[in-house]
Amino acid sequence: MRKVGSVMGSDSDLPVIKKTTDMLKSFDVPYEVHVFSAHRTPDEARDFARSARKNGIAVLIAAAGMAAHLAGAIAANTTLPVIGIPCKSNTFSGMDALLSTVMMPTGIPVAAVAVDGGANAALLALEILAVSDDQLAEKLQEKRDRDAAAVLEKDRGIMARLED
Ligand code: RP5
Repeated sequence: MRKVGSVMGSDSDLPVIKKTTDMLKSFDVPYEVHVFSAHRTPDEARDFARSARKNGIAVLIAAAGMAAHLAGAIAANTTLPVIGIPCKSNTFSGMDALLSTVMMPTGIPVAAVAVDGGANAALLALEILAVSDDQLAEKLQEKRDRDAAAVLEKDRGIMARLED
């Protein structure tokens, strides 16, 4: 199976990417993770994106905070799908990264998930892989069913909790 390639702008983004890798692991999907910055190591970020397809990667995930140009810089150097995760910073609570990630010029798309949305980035990557993988699509549906059952279980108990 082809891999999901994840890259973060700094190891301070690790807690966000950990949510991504935990989700990928739970689906037994192979992945690799790197630290490359659009600003601090632009050459390495570009080389990683340019060689991703031939290195067996099918989908890329890029997590960055502040002036979060990483996902866009990766997308500029590959035609693989790129998912951007804007990471929260102290100054603007992630709004800075959200806008930097989502406001891509026409021609170079980045699919942005929520601020710090590491788990959803993984799920979106899995959904892309599942377009041509029926077994993975089935596993994704099973997760949806489990998640729905958990909500309905809470619904059944909610009145009792209010009476405690
Ligand atoms: C971005 O700047 C990184 O993605 C990180 O979210 C933010 C801060 O980086 P550090 O100063 O913690 O290395 O490039």
